[in-house]
Amino acid sequence: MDWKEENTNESQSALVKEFKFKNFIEAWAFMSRVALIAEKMDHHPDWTNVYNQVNIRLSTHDAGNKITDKDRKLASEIDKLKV
Ligand code: H2B
Repeated sequence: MDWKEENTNESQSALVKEFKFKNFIEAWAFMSRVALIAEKMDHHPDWTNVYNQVNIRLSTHDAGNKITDKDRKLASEIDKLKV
């Protein structure tokens, strides 16, 4: 699991990871699978997509944009889709 812990500032942190795919359709398919998991967990990624690349950033807004167990759990569920 190569999620990086990024410190935005002294009090804020996020788990970040970049995913690369063959093309846009593959990237979008991955995003729709992540979306279903996120909705089920009521925990949603901050993310960007450019063509075949999806950058995901996980933090718990309700905890002041810090990494919590909710982020670690979502990260591990995402990794089950694509490592
Ligand atoms: N997603 C993330 N990443 N962090 C949150 O704190 C969060 C969320 N809170 N999804 C949920 C929804 C909250 O806003 C609702 C009201 O449960």
